[in-house]
Formats: sequence, C-alpha cells, structure tokens
Amino acid sequence: MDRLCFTVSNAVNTGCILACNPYNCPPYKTVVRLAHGYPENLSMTTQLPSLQQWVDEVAARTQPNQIHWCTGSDIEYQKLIDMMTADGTLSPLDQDEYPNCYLHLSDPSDVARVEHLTFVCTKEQEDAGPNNNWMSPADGHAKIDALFEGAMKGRTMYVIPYCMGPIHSPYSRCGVEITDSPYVVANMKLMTRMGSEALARIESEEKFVKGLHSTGDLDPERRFIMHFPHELSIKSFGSGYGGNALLGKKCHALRIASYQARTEGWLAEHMLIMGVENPDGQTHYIACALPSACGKTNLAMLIPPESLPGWKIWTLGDDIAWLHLDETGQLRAINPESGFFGVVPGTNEKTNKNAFDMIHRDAIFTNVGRTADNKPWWEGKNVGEPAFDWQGQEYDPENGPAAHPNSRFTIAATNNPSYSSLSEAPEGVPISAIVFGGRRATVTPLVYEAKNWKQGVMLGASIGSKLTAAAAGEVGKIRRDPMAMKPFCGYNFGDYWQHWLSFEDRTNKLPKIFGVNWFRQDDDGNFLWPGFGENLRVLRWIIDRCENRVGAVESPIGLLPEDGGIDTTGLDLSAEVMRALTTVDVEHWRTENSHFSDYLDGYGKHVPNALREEQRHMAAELEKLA
Ligand code: GTP
Ligand code: SPV
Ligand code: MN
Repeated sequence: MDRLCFTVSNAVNTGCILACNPYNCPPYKTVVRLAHGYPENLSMTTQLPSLQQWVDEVAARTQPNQIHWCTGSDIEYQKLIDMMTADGTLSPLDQDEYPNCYLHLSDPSDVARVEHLTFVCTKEQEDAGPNNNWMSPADGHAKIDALFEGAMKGRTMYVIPYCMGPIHSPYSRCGVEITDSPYVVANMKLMTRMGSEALARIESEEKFVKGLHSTGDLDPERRFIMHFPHELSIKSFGSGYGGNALLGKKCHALRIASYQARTEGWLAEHMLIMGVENPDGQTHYIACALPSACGKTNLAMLIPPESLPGWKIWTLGDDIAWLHLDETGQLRAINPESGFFGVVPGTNEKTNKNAFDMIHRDAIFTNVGRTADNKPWWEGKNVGEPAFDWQGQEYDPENGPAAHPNSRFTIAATNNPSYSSLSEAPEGVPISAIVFGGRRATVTPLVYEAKNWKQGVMLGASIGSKLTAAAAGEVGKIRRDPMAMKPFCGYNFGDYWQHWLSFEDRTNKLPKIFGVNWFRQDDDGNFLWPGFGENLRVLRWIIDRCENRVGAVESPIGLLPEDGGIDTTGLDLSAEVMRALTTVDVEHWRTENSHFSDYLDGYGKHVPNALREEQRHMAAELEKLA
C-alpha cells in the first residue's frame, strides 16, 4: 500500500517507515558522556559554547548549590523520584495496584495555568495582539530577571535538553529548560524526548529555545510567565504547575512555536492527533482542536463502542500538533510531545478505559485525593471512597471535591494501550480532516462541515467555549477561543488567521474542516449526546464526507448531516433530539455571528479581508432565513 496516500493501514505504514525513511536524516552524533551518575555528574557540560555560556550566566544570576545536566536515563528518573519521595514532594501510592505511581500535592495557590500573568514580549504591542498580555522585551526581562536574582540558592539547578518531536524528524525543534524543580524534570522526562540524544541534536544544530524556570517561593504576587518570541526564549517564575512550568509544552510547543511556524510556513496547534481505522483496515488521521478540558485526551484514545465492531483508534497525540505541508502538498502532523498531562476527574472505565488502565502504572498524579488504603481517588472514578482531599486534609464534602477539578496525571505515551508507533515516524502522518470544537450548551450543532478552506478558517476562528478549570478564572463563562488557541497563540490573532488562510495558496490538497460540539444540553442540564466512545459515530460521518460517501444538507454555517446521516443504531436517542443536535437555529446564529463580528472589530486592520467577507456572507445567508 502506498505510504503517502490518504488512507493507510497503521500496521502497514509502521513497517514501511522503519524500512524507508524518505528524509534520510543523518543520525545526530551521540556524544559519549562520563557515566558519573546522579548527582555526581556535576562536571558534565556541553560542547556548544552558546549553551554553555547561557547556563553559566543563569547560574551566576540564580546561584544554585549545584548544576545537574539531565541525561534522561531511567536511573536518573528513579533517583529523582527517590529524592522527592524522601523529602515529601511525592508520596508513593499503593504499589501493588499502582506500581511506580506517585502523588504530588501542589501549593493550593498553584493549581492551573495563570493566563493573566502570562505575557508575550514583542517590540510592538500590536505584534502580540489583543489576544495576549503584552510587555516590551526590556520591561519583561527587567521585571522577571529581578525575581531570578539568587532564586536557586540552596537548590540544584537542572539543565534539561529536550527535543519536541521525534529525534530524527526535520519537523522537530529543540529546547533547553533550566529549572530548580525536580518535579518539573520528572514530568519533562515523561512528556518529552529529553536528555543526551536531544543534547546531541542541539549541539549539531546549534539552535534551541531557551527556557528558564524557577518555582521561586510560589507567591502569586511574584509569578510571571514571559515569552520573547524574537529571541526564542521563555522565562517563568513562581509556579510549579503544568503549562506554567513544563516549558516544552504550552510555552515552547505553542506560543514560541506558533511564532516560529508563521515565519517558517507551518502551524503549531492545540490539537490532538488520532488515527481512525475502519473495519477494512484503512486508517484516516484527524487533527482536532478543542479548548482546555474540552475532550482532547478522551477523543484521542477513544474506545469504539460495541455497536461499531472492527473499528480501531490509534493515538498519536492528545494536546499539540505541528502541521507541515510536505513536498507533495499533503498536510502532515507530528506530535511534539511524547507523554500526556491529562485531566483526571471523570476518567473511568466507561468514559476513557485506555486512560483509566494506563494510569495504573508509572504515573505521577498531581492534586487528586486518596483513599484510606492509599489509592488515588477522584470524582467520577466510580471505585473506592476518598479519605483525603487534594490538599492532604481528611476528606469533607463541605470543603469541595476530593480531587481538584484540574488535577492531572502525567504519563509516557508508550504506556497508552492505543499508542500508535507512527508517533515516532519522522515524516508524521497525513491529515484527512481538521476538526474544531468547543463546549457549548446551545447554538453549535453536534457536527458541521465547512464548504471550503476559507469558511473552515472562519469556523475555527469563531469558536466560543465555556471556560474550564484548566486556567485560573471564571469557570462556565463563554469566551471566544479561536482554534482553541486563545491562551496559546504567540502573536496577533489577526496575523494568525491570515497565516491559516495562506495555506490555500500553497496546495490544492488541503484537508476538509469540520466543527463539533459534544456538550449540547437540555433545559435540565443533561447532555443531549452520549459523547466519549460514541463520538466515533461523528468521526465516521466526517471520514465518510472526506471520502464523498454520504450527502449533506446546506446551511448558512456549512454542511450538516442528512436525516439518518449519523448512525445512531443502539443509542437511546429520539429522532427529535437528533434533529435538535443537527439543525441550525437561525436566531441563535444571528446573535453568534454578530458577537463574532464585534470580536473581529477588536483586531482592527489585522483582520484578513477574506475572513471579514466570510463573516458578512454568513450574516447575509442567515438574514435570508430570518
Ligand atoms: P486539556 O488537557 O486541558 O487540554 O484538556 P482536554 O481537551 O484533553 O480534555 P479532556 O479529554 O481531559 O476532557 C476534559 C473533561 O471533559 C473531562 O472531565 C471529561 O470527562 C469531559 N469530556 C470529554 N469528552 C467528553 C464527551 O464526549 N462528552 C462529555 N459530556 N464530556 C466529555
Ligand atoms: C491545557 O490547559 O490546555 C493543558 C494543561 O493541556 S496545561 O499543561 O497546564 O496547559
Ligand atoms: Mn491542552
């Protein structure tokens, strides 16, 4: 079977990639390092002068007790775990049922990304755009450098070389994170390709993103996450949590990478990547953007329901996709990460069995509760009872949930039963469909298709979603979250939409674009659509549309499923509910369109004309039906 065609079987494709890597990347020279082991390998350094100089400068400013260059070995990981267990940063969970699983409880003020303290520092404010908090690079450096003065006194400074993406992929990009948090090192080990191999690539490329991080004293008043896209650098102070501190993730792979991607002609997106294999063994790859805590991890490792025998799902990524056009004009995706930092609450055998099973070993849990017999516990686990909450106190429902709503598991991707070995393919996977979605109780249908690329870009740009616990703030409020990138685009959204539109000028093979919404509710707050594994029914319609196998109904917002277009056999769903899920309410959409128009106004002259025309065209089409 042709490896580069749209539909390839996962198994066939895997074998082929191992046999014939078309890029024939030279293997990066592996530098032999003295096996001093941890923590004695303090003398290990780098052959790259610019990296050595930066590490020396940081050490002079932050004054650590010692410097540890991370090799990424399993022994190093275990020693860090042992050290954190000894000093109470981690607690071992019941090792019979949860081997190699540990619990970390963060500071109660440090439980989510802090968007109001996250800045993009560009020379001109309009380059960062209204979608970002802005500071000038000079002010940004001055403000945060002052906090780093002496910040690592008495601590070990860890130098983490990492590679976002397969080590030998031309699409991958490297970085080095310096941190004083062993918890960050352990998480980076599970989430990225870090250590000696990454350092060898960095030394040979002589280019890397610089990320400097210190947990400081966790004082929210002294907490900032600063990005300097023109310098390819990040400085983060005062938080040890997730996207604030694991700098390879949102800071590098989205904010800095989106900026790099614009200048280099690719896309860095908040998207899962999954392979959907049909009973004939054909696999389509889908990239899907949903805002934080809106279902990417769940969708990426979905288990097909019994009513769809023969279907298989392959997980490539659950949070970030880097998308490139190859030399044939085909859009291809790699996952820059190699692990998951997933929302724990709600994970159970029914909703996400793959995740539920995989987090029974080798996982770090952050901010979940515990049972009396030392098993992790969270709301929606459906097994056991909480004895302690996420702050380590005896569980009392009066104090709120046992697990923090943004509690997370960290785990290597290879632990996932649905792991796709194509995750390691240097050339990534061909994308058949791009999907955008949000969490909306009303308005947005279960699924709809853009008629063309321009309408698809508008579909993505106009996504609105309820805020979730993944960021500190007002949970439940609807906000515009274009392409699920509101907190993560490292430059002006107007320019970003133009960049998206520009892909149409470069290829005639672009994937179709779809919108989805798993979260429609009735007046009593019940979800109308069963979601989770049943979402495969929607993916199937999407693939059928890509293959021109089913028809669709025209509407002002795009193409909708025909009656019966989505197979609901075996579901307890009335025709009336299905119709509610797949029709356009003209009044709702007129309001939606007018909100979107106001939103575009905020981006002034940066709004691409083509996007404005699409918005006006939709308004006119809705007017005809009013
Ligand atoms: P981030 O890691 O923050 O980017 O989140 P995510 O997009 O990966 O979200 P995740 O898959 O972790 O899901 C977040 C929450 O949404 C969990 O509580 C899930 O149980 C819930 N959820 C996921 N998929 C569905 C669905 O199809 N229907 C419903 N009703 N809830 C869902
Ligand atoms: C998100 O908020 O989209 C996450 C979690 O994936 S964090 O790593 O904290 O950004
Ligand atoms: Mn995310």
